[in-house]
Amino acid sequence: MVNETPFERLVIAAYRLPFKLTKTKKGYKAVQNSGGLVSAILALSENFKANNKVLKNSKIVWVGINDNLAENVPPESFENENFDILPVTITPTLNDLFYGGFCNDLIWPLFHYFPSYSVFNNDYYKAYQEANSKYCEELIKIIQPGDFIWIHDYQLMLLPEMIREKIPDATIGFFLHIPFPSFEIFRLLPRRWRESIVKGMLGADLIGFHTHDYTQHFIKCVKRTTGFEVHQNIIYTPNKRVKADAFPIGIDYDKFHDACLKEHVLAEKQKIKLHLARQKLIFSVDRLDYSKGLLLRLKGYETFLEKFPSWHSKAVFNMVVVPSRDNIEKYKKLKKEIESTVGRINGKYSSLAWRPIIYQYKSLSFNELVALYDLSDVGLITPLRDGMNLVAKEYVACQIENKGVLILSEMAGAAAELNEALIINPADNIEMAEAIFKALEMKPEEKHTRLERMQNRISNYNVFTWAFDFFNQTFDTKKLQKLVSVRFINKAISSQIVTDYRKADRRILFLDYDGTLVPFAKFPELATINENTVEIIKKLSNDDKNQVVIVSGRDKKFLEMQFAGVNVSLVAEHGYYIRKGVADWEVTINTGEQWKEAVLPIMNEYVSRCNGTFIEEKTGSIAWHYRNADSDFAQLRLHELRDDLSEIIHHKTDFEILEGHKVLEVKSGKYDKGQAANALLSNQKFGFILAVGDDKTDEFLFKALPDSACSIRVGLNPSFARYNVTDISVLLELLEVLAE
Ligand code: GDG
Repeated sequence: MVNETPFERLVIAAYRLPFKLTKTKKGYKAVQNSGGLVSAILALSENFKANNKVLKNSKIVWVGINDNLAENVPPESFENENFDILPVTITPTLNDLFYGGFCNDLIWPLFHYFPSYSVFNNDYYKAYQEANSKYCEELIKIIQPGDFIWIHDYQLMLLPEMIREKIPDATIGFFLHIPFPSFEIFRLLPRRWRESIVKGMLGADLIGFHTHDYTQHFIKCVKRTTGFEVHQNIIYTPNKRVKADAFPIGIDYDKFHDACLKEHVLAEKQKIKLHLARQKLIFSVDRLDYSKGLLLRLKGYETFLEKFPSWHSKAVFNMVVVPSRDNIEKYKKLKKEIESTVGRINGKYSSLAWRPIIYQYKSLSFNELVALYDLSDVGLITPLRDGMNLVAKEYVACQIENKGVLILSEMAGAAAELNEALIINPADNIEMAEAIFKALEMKPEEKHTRLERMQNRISNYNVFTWAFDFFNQTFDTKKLQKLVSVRFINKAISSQIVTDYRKADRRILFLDYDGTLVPFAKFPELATINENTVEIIKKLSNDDKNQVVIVSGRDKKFLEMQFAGVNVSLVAEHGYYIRKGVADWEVTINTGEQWKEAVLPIMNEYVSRCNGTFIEEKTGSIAWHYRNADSDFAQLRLHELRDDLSEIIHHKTDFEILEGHKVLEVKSGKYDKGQAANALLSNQKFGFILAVGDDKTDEFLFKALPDSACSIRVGLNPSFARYNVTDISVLLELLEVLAE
């Protein structure tokens, strides 16, 4: 079932084009590339053609490099019935550093949990940036309104942000086909690289992964790398909300399922049966790669032969390894080791009539592949790490004539969906051997039950459902962005504010400090105001019509230092102290300090229990700051601290727990920023009231002001303020205009 798409044209950006060009006497001939992504998009393109109502332009645009980098391929060679092709041209040297280097010598091993195989090289990183910007250059030449730009995989992680910079409104989805590792692995990347990768991906509107685990790993890395807030998979970047979610890639189920009964496949099956002599068939097919667990699979099979001699001569393992990257030393070595291990096992167990392993180093035709899937009694798919693994799903789809059993590694993304398979740890040779035995001995009813459930699931969430789910969620994210952006100050609103300001004879401006005038720093004392901002405040406060009030949670001393010589009123400690102009400080309420004896020891305990947190003690309040701690761990401790403190203060009805930006504070509830503002307004008439702030403590201020006030919250959070601005710089620009 295909939905209508909410866009007009699909533009795919992936490392390589979907076909290889081979030189013939008549020119170049295109041969489709094997691989998960190409299989998926090709199925989608065939589906688009069959349902040409779906898109206004049913041809998918595909942007990628062609493998014949050193040759001068004539443009007409790229003409293709399925795609409008846009080749990206990079030099072979750049490609070696970018693709061979950064992508395959660093990201591939690292993201597949082989850090010792990872090569860290500054030239690789530079090439990665350069190559990503080449893709960006090509893309921006052709992008039109109504396009959906779908960027794929680890080769192009910087591209979403690059496009966003050039075309801020673009609709961009990013999908990662390989695992996203845990922060402990990701942090092995140099800080600069990991920051640019995370920010690069966050240029998209929607970021998709195969599994919930990878999504959570990414979110954790976002929090640790950028400090952005994340609520229910929505990342609050300074400019927009970005969603990260799991979209387990599917297969074109019907294509595989139905192929099993097609004439050519039936003929292939006949050929295979002739060779099998009633032996049970165990089958695997993978690209040559260390992540696929090929040597450990052979070890598991050898253990099976050792432990279950009754199966000698009755079962045979057909291991197909598809040539890949075998010009690289590591892969060459792996191939040699596989071949010598196969030789050793066959040498040890073969008889005149039986060879336990049939090893093939080649790629199979589609018909051969489907025939082998269908005829085999066991699909032995045991990668050490795999983003998804489409072979496992294809195997399940092809169980028609001979119902088989899937043995699947728990390290494959597919294991999250195919839990009726025999799930094993690929490094545990005994578990693998026992699973092979169990699969071969399994009763038909059990095989049927297991298969039926898996077939139902993967036929429902197939490659089309996957793609459309991704498209729809991207557009839902776009809608969400629009919903919150209506409150953003645009040009029209900003000129209205300026007009209202200029018209007024008396004005009062309430300005919060941290997160509003000054960005957060690692420690509060480091967040000092810069000269430009002071100049703006000076200009505003020197205007006779203006009264400028700094409304902060900071203590008196700090504010006095930051605003020395500036003609402003100060509200310190959320309104505990007020200083009107040059007058002395007034205390709004004296809570004494005795209450602190109960609160301080508890907060101190939480400083020891959560690394990176610290206490700020003020006259009227105590604050626990957790901005420098691991955000998930701090959230856990925050809940506990809130509970512990509530118990202490619940009988002190006049005390409250206040939550600001990565800070929890205990203070008396008898004063707040709103009440302080009211004290300053004190029934005077102002023609223009401005209030700006960035966190929950400023909401008291926004709520206390009359409806006519112009209130602005910095950041994307919903607020009582009338407007939001994305960040401090936008606010300072507005203040500067007012000050002129
Ligand atoms: C990445 C991730 C993720 C393989 N050999 C032959 C052949 N194939 C086809 C299979 C299947 C595809 O290639 C392999 O897909 P995988 O999922 O196993 O892996 P990768 O392509 O390396 O790709 C992976 C995938 O992206 C999708 O997101 O699952 O985890 O690493 O479709 O059928 N096809 C033919 N002959 C072969 O010899 N005809």
